[in-house]
Amino acid sequence: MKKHILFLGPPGAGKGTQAALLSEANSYLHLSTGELLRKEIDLNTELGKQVKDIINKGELVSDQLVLEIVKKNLSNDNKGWILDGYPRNLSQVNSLNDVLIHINQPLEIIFYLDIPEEVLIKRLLIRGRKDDNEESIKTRLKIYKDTTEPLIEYYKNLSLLEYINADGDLKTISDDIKQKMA
Ligand code: B4P
Repeated sequence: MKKHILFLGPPGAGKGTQAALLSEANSYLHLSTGELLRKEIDLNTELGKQVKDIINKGELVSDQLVLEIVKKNLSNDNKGWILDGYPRNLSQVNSLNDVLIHINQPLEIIFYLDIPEEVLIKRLLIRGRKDDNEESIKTRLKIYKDTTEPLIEYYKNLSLLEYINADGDLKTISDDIKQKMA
């Protein structure tokens, strides 16, 4: 069973949803950088104040800042972990590689959730989070295409990538993921 997992895919593909299901089923740590940042905003911390506008506009917060969050939360005394929303660019990939070498826990599998753009735009507009408005979604999709999508090729070359059709019902998708975990 794989223990060190990463979910990759555009905003709205279901990364957070599937990562939560998988972490619950296996008692793994679910590390969502987006979720942790939103918590800081809700608590109105210094960090929250710093990132609020950036997130609401759909832009990425600084690499250094998310790296601190990841380092703080990714310890080596857990049963396993699932990264959701990190890394999002090649610089974050390099920082993550350093962290994982340090804790001696290399990535074992990457699930790439693939989905047509029109489906995910609909999903996000229905969800209606503060950053789920048309302007922000446009920015998030552009940033995804420009900076995150190249990671698919990177991880494919390391033979770590598993393709998941994310345009379906939750159960079909999570069954597919479970099967590929073995
Ligand atoms: P995230 O929280 O990662 O948000 P996201 O990319 O939009 O994905 P999300 O998790 O919300 O969507 P999901 O696919 O699960 O990031 C938010 C912001 O934080 C970023 O824009 C950025 O500013 C900042 N940030 C985070 N990480 C960063 C990093 N590494 N570097 C810099 N900045 C960073 O689900 C979407 C919706 O679809 C849900 O409502 C769900 O219920 C629904 N859904 C899921 N599966 C479904 C299915 N099968 N059928 C129907 N609906 C489904």
